[in-house]
Amino acid sequence: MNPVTRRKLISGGAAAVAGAAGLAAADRIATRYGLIPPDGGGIYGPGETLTYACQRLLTRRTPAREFPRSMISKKPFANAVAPPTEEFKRLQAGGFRDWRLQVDGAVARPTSFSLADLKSLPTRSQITEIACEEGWSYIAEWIGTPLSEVLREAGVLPQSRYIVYYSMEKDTWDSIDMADAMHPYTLLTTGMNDGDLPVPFGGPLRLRLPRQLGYKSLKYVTHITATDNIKKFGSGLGSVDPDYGYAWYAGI
Ligand SMILES: Nc1nc2c(c(=O)[nH]1)N[C@H]1C(S)=C(S)[C@@H](COP(=O)(O)O)O[C@H]1N2
Ligand SMILES: [Mo]
Repeated sequence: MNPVTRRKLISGGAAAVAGAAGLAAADRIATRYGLIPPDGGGIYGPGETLTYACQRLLTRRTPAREFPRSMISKKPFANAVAPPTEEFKRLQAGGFRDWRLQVDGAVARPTSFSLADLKSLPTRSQITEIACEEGWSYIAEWIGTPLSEVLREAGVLPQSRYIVYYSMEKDTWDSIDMADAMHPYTLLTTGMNDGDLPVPFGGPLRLRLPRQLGYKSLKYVTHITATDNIKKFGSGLGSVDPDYGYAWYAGI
């Protein structure tokens, strides 16, 4: 996109959403074009809607930033996670042979995938940065199957508006819209740098979403649900994050 069109879009998009026409008109436009995030109704609502709407108008199709191999971090930092559940320990002891990814909801063919199934689908490798909202980041190569491939296998239905993803970690789930779910950079990651994705980094399967902050890249993903109604999940804000003051949409 050339800078002029981009600038026009920024001012046009921002004006359409927040400008002189006022919030009521902005609300009508955002609703019409599906630009209101699930947490757009709360105290921080107008701000979240503005961020999300502008990003969606501008960056729906842009790639994530990629880096040369020489910039891969020598010592990537794995953030602390909750202790593994008994079920996780059992699966790990079995080399994750009994591990499954379940895909259901608004799909024509609810399916479960073993790691071997996932690895038999088309794969991609990307050298991207993961950035935590607390200020640190690292660069690594992530290898996996685009989420879009798995959704196509399961026959995702056209009425799907969000993909909800659950971690094996208790009460840990999140969701993304279809633009992010179908984006080629959104990877169900099984590999990192030179080997299988290590457990501290979310192995055996992590959803890597390099166009959003690190907290959207959930570790230990075992269940994916497509839905047309995000309000049915949890307190209706699209993830547990908004309950703790983190935006549902964390685009970078
Ligand atoms: N299951 C699970 N996934 C998670 C987290 C977590 O606590 N549990 N932390 C998130 C946060 S806040 C960040 S910044 C990244 C950190 O990724 P890293 O451990 O690879 O550095 O993982 C995200 N994914
Ligand atoms: Mo984080």
